[in-house]
Amino acid sequence: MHPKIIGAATLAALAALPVIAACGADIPTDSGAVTLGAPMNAAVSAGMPGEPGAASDRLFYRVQLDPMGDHAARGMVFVEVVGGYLRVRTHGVRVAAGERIPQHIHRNVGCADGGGILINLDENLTVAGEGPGVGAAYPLANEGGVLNYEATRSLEDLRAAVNQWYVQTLETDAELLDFLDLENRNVHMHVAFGPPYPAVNCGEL
Ligand SMILES: [Cu+2]
Repeated sequence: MHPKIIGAATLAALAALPVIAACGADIPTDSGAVTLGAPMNAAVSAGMPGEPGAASDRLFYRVQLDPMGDHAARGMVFVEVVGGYLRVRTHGVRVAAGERIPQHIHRNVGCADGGGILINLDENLTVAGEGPGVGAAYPLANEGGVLNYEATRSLEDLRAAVNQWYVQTLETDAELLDFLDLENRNVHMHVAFGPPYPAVNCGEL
């Protein structure tokens, strides 16, 4: 199964993010090539995430996380932008039982070379530098190695963080979404101990 895009993002040239140290050595994987639909312009409507809205007002990405290296961890990621909010939900299985699992949206296209952290999938959806890449803010896997996570952040708040930590001058939600360029990133979870915290699964946004 391939990641899918429902709705679409404005496609921007790859944002020139500062190179931020990855949280670990990302092991190349063989998760397969993904073909994405043609992007369209999208606006953001009023209302909290999860409320119904016109399809054209919503960005929604569903990403399957496939195991990397010798790991057996799998997962799903749902990334949603609607109503002026970014919401990310993840579900992981066969990750380190009873541990806080680092997970992030990374900068590069594809999983072969994940690149630095773009957004920490921690309790506040922080950007690199704003919050640590590992630690107590990350979701706790249960004793069965199952992780469930959901976090929401307003685009306004996220834009302020991006402007501060990535030294940008973004003035609108549209500029922020262009900068984030979510459909050209990758997502993965990591081992709970490190460094180097290698990735245990990965999917292409
Ligand atoms: Cu990571």
